[in-house]
Amino acid sequence: MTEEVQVMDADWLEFHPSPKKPDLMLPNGAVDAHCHVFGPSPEFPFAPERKYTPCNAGKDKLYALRDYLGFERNVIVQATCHGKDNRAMVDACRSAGDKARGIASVGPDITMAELQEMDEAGVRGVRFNFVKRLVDATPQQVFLDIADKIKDLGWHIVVYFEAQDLEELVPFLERMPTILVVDHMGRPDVTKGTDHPDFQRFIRLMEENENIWSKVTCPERLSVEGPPYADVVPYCQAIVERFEDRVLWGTDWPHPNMKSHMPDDGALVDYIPKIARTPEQQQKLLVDNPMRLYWGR
Ligand code: 0GY
Repeated sequence: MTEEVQVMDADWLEFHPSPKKPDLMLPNGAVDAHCHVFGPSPEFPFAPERKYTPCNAGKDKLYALRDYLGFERNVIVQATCHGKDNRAMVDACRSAGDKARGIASVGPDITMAELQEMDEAGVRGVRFNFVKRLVDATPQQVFLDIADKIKDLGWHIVVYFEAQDLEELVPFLERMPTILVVDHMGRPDVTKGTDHPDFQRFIRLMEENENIWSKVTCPERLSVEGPPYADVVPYCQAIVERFEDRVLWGTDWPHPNMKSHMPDDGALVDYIPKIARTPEQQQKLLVDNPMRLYWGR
């Protein structure tokens, strides 16, 4: 049987070939808590139901970047181009020793034995995705049933949605029985200002639910101005300053679906002191919080 050649989309932007060395000296044990692996295909083929076909970006490249930037560990989030086939992510976790954890994407038919096998490889949670351009809609009851299955393993839930969908999602999010980590601050529209009701709704959600955490990630995705992403700084600062014990940071390498430009991962690291302005906040954001959540057993 011949393997299908999965050619990346014509408008796909590949990750930065030569990021700068960060000026920021990361604290010992820093965790890149949001990144992905893509393939490499054909060893780990992309899923038939995918909405995009990326370049290959496998574990070797991810771990080379980890070492180059000065991180110690990674949290690898299952990317939608792999659907519910978690093999590339699980393989990457296994080959990192204790230096990587994973977040899986699973369906309602997942068995406890399969979850346990992933747990042994380092998986510590599942991702529920509500972003319409990335996935077909999943009924909320399916997510609730999955949440019920994974909670006894001590796993948590990562959720990806866009700001305009938050109001409708609040009752669902408040039913989650585990820690709930929101990707990219719930994708605020940064042209609206931090006082806008949409962003204030997100702040209120975190204030009222102590199990809800946020990744202060992806300025390159949220920015309208482009590098150095000054328009996103107030949003990240607002979250870090209020919730310093419930924030995570990651590169988002290899930056799926970036169309305007490809960020320099070293420059992204140098963005951290703008959003976590004290060494204490940086220590929590980069080390203490992810270590507690992902390596805490
Ligand atoms: C991200 C953001 C995106 C994509 C994915 O799994 C994915 O395909 O997460 C996006 O396109 O906004 O977190 O990398």
